[in-house]
Amino acid sequence: MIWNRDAECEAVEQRRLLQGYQLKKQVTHLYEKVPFYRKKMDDLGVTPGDINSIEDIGKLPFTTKDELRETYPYGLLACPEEDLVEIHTSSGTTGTPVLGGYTRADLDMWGEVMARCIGMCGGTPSDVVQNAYGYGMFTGGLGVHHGAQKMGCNTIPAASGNTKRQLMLMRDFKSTILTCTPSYALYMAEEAKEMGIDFRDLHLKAGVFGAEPWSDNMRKEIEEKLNLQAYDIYGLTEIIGPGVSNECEAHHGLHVNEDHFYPEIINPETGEVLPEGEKGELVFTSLTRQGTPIIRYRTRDITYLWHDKCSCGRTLVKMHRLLGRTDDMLILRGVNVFPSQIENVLMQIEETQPHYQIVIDRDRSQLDEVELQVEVEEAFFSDETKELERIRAKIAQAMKQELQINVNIKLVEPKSIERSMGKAKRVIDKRNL
Ligand code: DLL
Repeated sequence: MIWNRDAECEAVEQRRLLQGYQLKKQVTHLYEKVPFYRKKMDDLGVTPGDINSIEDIGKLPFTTKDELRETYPYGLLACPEEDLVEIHTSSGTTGTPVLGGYTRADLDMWGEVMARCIGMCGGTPSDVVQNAYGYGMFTGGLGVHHGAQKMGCNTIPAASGNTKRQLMLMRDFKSTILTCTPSYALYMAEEAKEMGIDFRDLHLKAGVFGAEPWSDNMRKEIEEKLNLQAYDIYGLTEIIGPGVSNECEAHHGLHVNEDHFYPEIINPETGEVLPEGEKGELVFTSLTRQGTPIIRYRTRDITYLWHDKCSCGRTLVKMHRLLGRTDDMLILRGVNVFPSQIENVLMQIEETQPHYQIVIDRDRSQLDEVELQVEVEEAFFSDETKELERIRAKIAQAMKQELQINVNIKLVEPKSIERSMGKAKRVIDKRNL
């Protein structure tokens, strides 16, 4: 279902005019109300008068995660504190959180973009959405909740965890759409098997999976195990939470809700804006947000953008599923590799389970070294070292062939890698960088 045809299918040129108008309005407001932005613009010698169309966005300064942390909690607030009706934070791995503040209008906008995403996954008001993202400060739970309710779906706030109950809810309330991280979806499949529940007897038609990296091959695995169509949803606390972009039924890129979040791709080293189709760091500007809008936020996420005539009829620009992050790229003997590429190769090996961890360390000569710990399918896990050696060599060879890297493979017992109900920790970095 196309939730908002006017916005999602609008002529591209028309949308650009609107984006230009919103940008000017936003920048003028931030220049007047937020000293942080005024100073940054003054330092660059830019005033709101210089912003007259969306093409002028390149004149504006970038904002980084460090700056968001330095201004925590309310340094970037662009509305009176009493206008806030909800806040979320994302803690990341390094301590000081980043704040997302929402006014009433922001919550409406969040619900709107999330409802669009559910529509892109084939959702309609008659669906039953089982929301197994974490509720709380994390944006996943409440963000999806606002959208599902906006659409008029029966919304089950299952939250993450309590997997047995999760499966019972799914059965009893005939849930048709499951929303959770892809790693949690896999965990549910495993539990279901143990409980003797077959997904073919349930009613799920779609899964809205995101918040962590996953690969196309992981998608196939999930679709088979959960008997549904899996859709990729992307978002981040700094911009709104879930709802920034989503795959449609074409499963060919994620449509960005660009009338609210304007995307650019830059060269992460030079900051230069790259043309459509080129890979680089994704940057977002909040065009309509009131609480904590951000100008040219450097996400560190890597992807590329393109326009095409999508079979779904939407004209919203597309982003490729994330290719990695500027801060998780590994350089192994001179070859750049992202953990998701390792996952993609691994998912093609039938003897292994989709549960793995990548451990990075430095060897004696200070070169990066990667160990891939992966669970072996129960049926293949035998005491016969010869058989395990064959599987190990097969994975190592596939890595070498497809990624040109040597990876040490460690096969581990089924169920020995910790399961995740939220964002899985796939990479363990033991280097002291
Ligand atoms: O993860 C928001 C969200 C909730 C998105 C539910 C989708 C579903 P943060 O906790 O702030 O927000 O983390 C944002 O997670 O910059 C990406 O690096 C990563 N990420 C989010 N979605 C995807 C995805 C939420 N579909 C950070 N694929 C982002 C890969 C993703 N990585």
